[in-house]
Amino acid sequence: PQTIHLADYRPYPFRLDEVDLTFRLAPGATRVLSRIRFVPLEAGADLWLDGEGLRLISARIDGTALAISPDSTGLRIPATALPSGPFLWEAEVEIAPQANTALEGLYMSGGMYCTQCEAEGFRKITFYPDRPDVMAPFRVRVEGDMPVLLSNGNLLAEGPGWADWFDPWPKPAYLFALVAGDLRAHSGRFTTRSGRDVALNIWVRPGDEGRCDWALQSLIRSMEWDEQVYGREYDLDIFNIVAVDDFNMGAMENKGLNIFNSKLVLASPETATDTDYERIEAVIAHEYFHNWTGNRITCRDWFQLCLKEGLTVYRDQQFTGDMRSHAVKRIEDVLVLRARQFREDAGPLAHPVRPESFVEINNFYTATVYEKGAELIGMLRRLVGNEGYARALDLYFSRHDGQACTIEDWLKVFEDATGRDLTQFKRWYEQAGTPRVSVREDWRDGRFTLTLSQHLPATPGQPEKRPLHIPVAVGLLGPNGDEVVPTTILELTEVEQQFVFDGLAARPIPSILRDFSAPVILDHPQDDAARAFVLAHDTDPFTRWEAGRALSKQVLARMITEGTSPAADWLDGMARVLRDDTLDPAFRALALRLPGEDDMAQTLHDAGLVPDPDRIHRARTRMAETLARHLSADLPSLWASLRQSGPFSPTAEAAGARALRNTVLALLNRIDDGRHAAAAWAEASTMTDRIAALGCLIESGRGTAELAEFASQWAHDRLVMDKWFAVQISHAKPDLAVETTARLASRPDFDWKNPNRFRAVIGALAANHAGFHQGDGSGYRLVADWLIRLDPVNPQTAARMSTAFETLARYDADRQDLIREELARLQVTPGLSRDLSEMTARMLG
Ligand code: DPP
Ligand code: ZN
Repeated sequence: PQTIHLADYRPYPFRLDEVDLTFRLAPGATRVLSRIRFVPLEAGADLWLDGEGLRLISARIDGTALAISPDSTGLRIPATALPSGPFLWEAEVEIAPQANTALEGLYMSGGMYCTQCEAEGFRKITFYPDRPDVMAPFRVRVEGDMPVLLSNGNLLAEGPGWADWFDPWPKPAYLFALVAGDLRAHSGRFTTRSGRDVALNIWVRPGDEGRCDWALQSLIRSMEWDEQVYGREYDLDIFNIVAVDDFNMGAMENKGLNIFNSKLVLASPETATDTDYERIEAVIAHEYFHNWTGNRITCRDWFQLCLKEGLTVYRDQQFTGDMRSHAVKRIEDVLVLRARQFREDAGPLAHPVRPESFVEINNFYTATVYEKGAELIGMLRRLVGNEGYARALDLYFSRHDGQACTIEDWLKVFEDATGRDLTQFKRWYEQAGTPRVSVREDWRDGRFTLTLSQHLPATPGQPEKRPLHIPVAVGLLGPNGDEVVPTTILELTEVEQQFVFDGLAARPIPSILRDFSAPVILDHPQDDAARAFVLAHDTDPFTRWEAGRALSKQVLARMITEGTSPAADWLDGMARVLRDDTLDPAFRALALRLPGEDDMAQTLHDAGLVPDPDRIHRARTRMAETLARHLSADLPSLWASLRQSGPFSPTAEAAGARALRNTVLALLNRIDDGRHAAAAWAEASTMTDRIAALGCLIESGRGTAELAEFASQWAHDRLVMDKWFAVQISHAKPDLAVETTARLASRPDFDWKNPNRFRAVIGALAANHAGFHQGDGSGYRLVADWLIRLDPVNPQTAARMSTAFETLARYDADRQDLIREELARLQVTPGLSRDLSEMTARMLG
């Protein structure tokens, strides 16, 4: 397979004036007719059109039939065979959406037609320059025997069996979409600031209409927010969202016609958890925000993916913070960043936020591009300030509207709007790896000195690194807990630098990396007492939580390596958090959550130790039991006092109270043999409470009757049954996880071709740290067996799931050998996809 390099970028030598498509839909043989006007921009250029798996029926240029035979990637017409000026390309192809199991291009899901074109799916629909820098208005006629026929833009006209759509905004092919099916709309309206009346529709299968209101309300809030905060208005007369059951990703921002994985649309208290509600709100916002950051301004090439994704993730994070709690959202985002992106950065799949080469672009929709990409936006904002950020964004929108841009364009607007030199900052986009920032404190003669140093480890293909421009937000606390120096941004640009604070009456306690001001690993030797002090007194909620977290990890690490008991300081600190009802319940729930096992494995590896998954599991279990016993006098009454009455509310407050209550339940469950969990199950009226109780029952070796009851109640509901599958594997004891997974995977309702179901089962095993890493290699084998089975059907999801193996270097030699064996077995599988073979090659190094 061919490697594509950023350095090889060349502009497309033609402009497309308008694209006119007609679809004659049929499951086994859909005809796609295209009429496209090409205008040459360079003399002597061949015409190259991408195309994969298309049966070419006919092709004409300016009305003259061509005799051409495409190869497996597209077709080329030499310059000598082209007219010298503009010309009209007409083609007819046949495709088979019913046979498309890869869920890329035009495919069928539950009897409806739908599309997924990002990144390179449009070439599976017709011959076309399928690259994001080729933008054109699209006119689309959809013909088919379906009641609802949708495409991008505004509806021009429709009749029985046909509809005409026109999208006036030039767009790249990856934003094309088409949907046809027996769908019902849950509808609303929105009037933009300048008076445009927009029809809003959430399209779902009949019967699901009652679960769309949360998505619709989230959309309306997103539209308002983007006007208020970024001054961005919607630009068409209609905005459609369609929920689809079979979908590789979360959702897709097609212009005017977003297509969503149904689990990110449908919500009711009985079927969706609070986490689902929050994710739906965030993803609806994310896709809507792409209308400006992604669609109106798109990417020049796929190496620039972070240009739209990093910025749009940053925007959806801000939005959720505004809708809910900034403190809680920041902590949740850092947890995800560390669990996914730091993990990726530490292994063989590490790559820069803007990669320089790829084999299969679908393999680069990663935590690094998305989550670290968003962190880079946050750092830029800290460096230029809120006003500088607002000026830069205004300039970005006015300068680049309608263009396909690069990271260079993006950084230039910040330089032009604020006068800052971002040459060194740009290295964040180019260098992979998580920097370690070390802190030394010095106190002498009323002068406090912080010495900060940075180190960026080598990553695949990048042995040498240059220092980064790192904003480190610091505050100083006095001995009585008062803040003596408010938050200041220290700019670390050298390998090592000193920052001096004068005029202090006493030695301060520093609070470093407030709000997690940079995506780094902080190496700040502090004793338990100093951490407990920051946990008790800091003004910044993130560093407060982080102090408790660091303390927990320190304690757990000692328990794992030395077999000690949990420290008394830590138990008291946790008790204080539990009892402090001035704190937001959602914050308390997060603060009481113990570090995860995968996180601990990485932490031990970073400290030069070899993590033992069983030992980590046992120590963490012991830690939770000891904590539960220490708090046993408080837990039952707190659990009872957090019981909610009255109608369900999806607000952050209500969800936070449920989160705390279920955290308390999980602690009680460590010491009460499932008694409270059984009560919780009996009284549960929401999916949040039901699934929490079920997890606890399974952990205490019960739950058989409840699982059966759940299955008979929800057998008809795919999304709810995904939870039923996953909960049994996530909560299985390490030595039972593989067996449980194998048993569930042999059920007839394990519809493994559905990505949600595959993730709910095989993904849940990969996420059960001690279960997946059983020393006999049975977890590795089961996952690899399923990847081999899924790959020919759906390479994209198979490749994504293969990241289960990316942490191989952490473990002992036996486990590493076992993992390598499985990766090698994958690699020699006949017909392995480009997607999965790139992943295995990178992981085998
Ligand atoms: N562009 C989509 C999203 O991130 C993913 N394909 O919203
Ligand atoms: Zn996105």
